[in-house]
Amino acid sequence: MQIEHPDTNASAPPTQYSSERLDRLVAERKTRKKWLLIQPKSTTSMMVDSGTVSMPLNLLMVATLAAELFDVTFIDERLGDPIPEDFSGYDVIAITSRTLNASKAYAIGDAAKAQGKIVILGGVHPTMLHDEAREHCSSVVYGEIESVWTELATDIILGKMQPVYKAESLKPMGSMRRADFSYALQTKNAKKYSSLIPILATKGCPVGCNFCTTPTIYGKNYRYREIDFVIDEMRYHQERLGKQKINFSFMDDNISFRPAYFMELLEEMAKLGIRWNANISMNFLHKPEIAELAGRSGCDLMSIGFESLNPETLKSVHKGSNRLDNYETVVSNLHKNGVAIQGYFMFGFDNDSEESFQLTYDFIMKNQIEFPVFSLVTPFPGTPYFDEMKPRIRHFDWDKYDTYHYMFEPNTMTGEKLLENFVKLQKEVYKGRAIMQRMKGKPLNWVWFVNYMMHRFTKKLTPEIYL
Ligand code: B12
Ligand code: SF4
Repeated sequence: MQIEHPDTNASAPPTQYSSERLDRLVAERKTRKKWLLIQPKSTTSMMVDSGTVSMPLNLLMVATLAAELFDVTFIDERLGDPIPEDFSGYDVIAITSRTLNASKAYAIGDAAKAQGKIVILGGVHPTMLHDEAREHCSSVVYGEIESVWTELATDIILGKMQPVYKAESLKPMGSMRRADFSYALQTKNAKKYSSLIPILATKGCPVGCNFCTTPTIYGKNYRYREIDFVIDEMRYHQERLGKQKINFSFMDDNISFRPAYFMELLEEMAKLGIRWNANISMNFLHKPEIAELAGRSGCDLMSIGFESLNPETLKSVHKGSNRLDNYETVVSNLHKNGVAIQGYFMFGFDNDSEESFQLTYDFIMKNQIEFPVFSLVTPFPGTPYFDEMKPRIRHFDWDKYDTYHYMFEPNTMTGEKLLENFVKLQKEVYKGRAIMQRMKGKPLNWVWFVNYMMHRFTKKLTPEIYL
């Protein structure tokens, strides 16, 4: 089915898509369409979209690609950039959305659609719930824009939009461009962006946890960029900023899934004198040589999903990468090499008991986890876990899908007990004394500051906040 867009003079129907045809169409048109790209701010109260925020690599990738053929304006509402009420200066309104800001994205989409604009929704939430998202836009982009770009751009030029753009196959990452940061940096509020430079080496994660959206969107697929491309991009930023020691933050789902690639990449990064952090699954981290290389290549923080200390829970969510027997080895290997750990722990699983909180506290304190992060299990739409839990989920208010809201009552305790223990654990772990114990002997850097901020934040927590 094709949706004809009223404000365009479409010629031939887009029966065929090719880059040659796209080039021809671009050359034929005298004016370039104007795109407004929007990163909406969620309404969550939980420090997710406030203060310093990370540069949205997803929307920057969209901007970089779109700017080759169209004029692009970039708005990040999290920085305080206002969303215009009047969209008359633009032809295409393209909005990125996760679940926690979906209602905001939809409201913007509705307003732009009412003004006759082409509205495109992309990102995890519209991908997972494209039928819902379609109500608020002209087209949904399923997954990454790069793999549907020729079709999407052709249709925009012709003004004949399809409801969903979904690639038949994913493009190799080698063909993906380096994100142009100028779109984000030119906004007057850019100083609210974190100084960490987002970068991408790999995409996908075949581990297959049932609560994660990545395996649903990208399947068992794991792609990576050529190492030279990643290193060149790092050098480019060193030159752009005029200094060697800059901090990169990998946006990869799981950068270490192919250890041979990962180790070669780190060997090359070790020559650059940079600092970096990344999300990582535990698969190979028990091997001392990986931790040694991570430290040597400048890793100052690894974000690891420990998720739970209960083997039944790990099994039930298909977290095959986590072996409880390895937890302490992984931590000590990284610590020996000067790498701090941001440890993610989830609560609210059916197998959790009141004892789980004490077990987690003991593990964190004994192993001096520098930056523990606690969330409530959140079944995200589109995942196998969502389908399984749907009959028990308390609400479908997307604004509360920030992993900090109570979603369902676990089998083993009341919701009240869950939240009471959840709050208590956070307060305990971030008490002054506990911070000193966890951070004893650690270098005086930003991780201390994070702990100070968490100390202030957790002091104010009450169970009601999570309802
Ligand atoms: C790195 C990361 C983070 C980083 C950086 C986030 C950031 N500013 O971008 C940090 C650690 C800060 C973070 C925080 C959070 N995250 Co996070 N994060 C990720 C991760 C691993 C990668 C995101 C990324 O940048 N990938 C690289 C970019 C280039 O790819 P991309 O995002 O897929 O974008 C492509 C396409 O989606 C598409 N696209 C995207 N937008 C648009 C828009 C248009 C118009 C078009 C056409 C196309 C398009 O094209 C893009 C380019 O290829 C994802 C997993 C994933 N694969 O999505 C989880 C993920 C997005 N995070 C998730 C969650 C839950 C969170 C938090 C709520 C956690 C928390 N409690 O703090 C917060 C929310 C932050 C926020 N305000 O959105 C969930 C979201 C689930 C959902 N349904 O919403 C994910 C999907 C992981 C999961 N559990 O499945 N996250
Ligand atoms: S290891 Fe992480 S990225 Fe991979 S499937 Fe599990 S939660 Fe998702």
